[in-house]
Amino acid sequence: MPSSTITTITHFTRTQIADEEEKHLSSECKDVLLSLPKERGWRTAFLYKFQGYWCQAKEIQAIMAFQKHFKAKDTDIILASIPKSGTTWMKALSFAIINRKNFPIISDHHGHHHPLLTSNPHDLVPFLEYKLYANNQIPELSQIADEPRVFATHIPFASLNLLPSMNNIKIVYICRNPFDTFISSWHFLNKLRSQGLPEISLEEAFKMYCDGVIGFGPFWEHMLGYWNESLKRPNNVLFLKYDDMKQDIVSNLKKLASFLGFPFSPEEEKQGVIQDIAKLCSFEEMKKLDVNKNGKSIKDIENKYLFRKGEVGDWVNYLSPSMVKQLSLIMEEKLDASGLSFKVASQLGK
Ligand code: PAP
Repeated sequence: MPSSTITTITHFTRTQIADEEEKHLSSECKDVLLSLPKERGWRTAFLYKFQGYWCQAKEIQAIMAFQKHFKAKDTDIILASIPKSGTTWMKALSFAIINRKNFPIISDHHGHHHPLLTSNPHDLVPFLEYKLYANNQIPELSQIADEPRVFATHIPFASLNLLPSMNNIKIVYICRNPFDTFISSWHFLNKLRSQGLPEISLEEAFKMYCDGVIGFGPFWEHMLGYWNESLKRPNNVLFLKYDDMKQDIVSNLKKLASFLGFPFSPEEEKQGVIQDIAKLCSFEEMKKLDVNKNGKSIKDIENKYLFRKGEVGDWVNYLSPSMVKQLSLIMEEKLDASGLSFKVASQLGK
């Protein structure tokens, strides 16, 4: 399509794209969609407000299937996050920690290599809504003999934890400062936009983010759902921050391993196993692997788009002073009373 046409694509065209995406939904899901408020989203035409958060039609269908069919086991582990907060990293770290007896971090002398060298973390720890329950599937999870079963999700806490059986599982929530999460989401969604659609401007995306209109958002409600639960039930919900992990990976990995039930022994600590896991799962190491440069592991998304910069503070290169002020005020208003804060506040001179 010539570039002059790209800029003239209308709201109507976006609606058609959404219609195409929504054609394959179950009639039960279509009925639910009719009753929901909807807003124009960043990539496709609509995000729907389902159970209090914004998400796409296909995600709603998968979440409904999950809520209807998932049977938790007490040993289950769920890695939760709002998109672009470090999910891929958390999947890699948790997989490496939990499976380190079967898969030692350093290749053994028989030439076996760690699965993380040849598989993207999203293939090793499946998403409930993008993989297991996607596309009208009802997976036979009871057939998974290995424990713990490890899953991942972007579903907000209140919609995940509907059944009493979920109360015993362990949930790790990875949270990232909203400034970087926004910038990461904006880059990502512009990479994924359907062919022919114009780029979403930073200003347009920022307005929607501040209005809470982002996948699984508002972001503050997503964070607070897990944050409050981690305060109430610290043995079942661990709340970690991407920014802290970047700053001090060793103490955060110790915390994570103990919480997951796979603490590091003094010998392992002496042998440097923690540092080896940190290196294996580091942004730099993962980004250069063939599987992460070429493969596709979630939906139709190229893995290379999951590894952009992996830094804390990249937002300073994008946000204007007035945007920084606006987002800071939202964070203050929505999060301050809860005690949840981010170091970015000190960057802003608070
Ligand atoms: P998802 O929601 O699509 O699964 P998610 O993995 O949560 O994405 O977040 C992607 C961010 O994590 C990207 O941040 P950026 O855009 O600011 O660069 C990505 O680069 C970063 N990331 C991916 N892998 C790692 C890693 N191993 N260590 C640190 N950051 C990482």
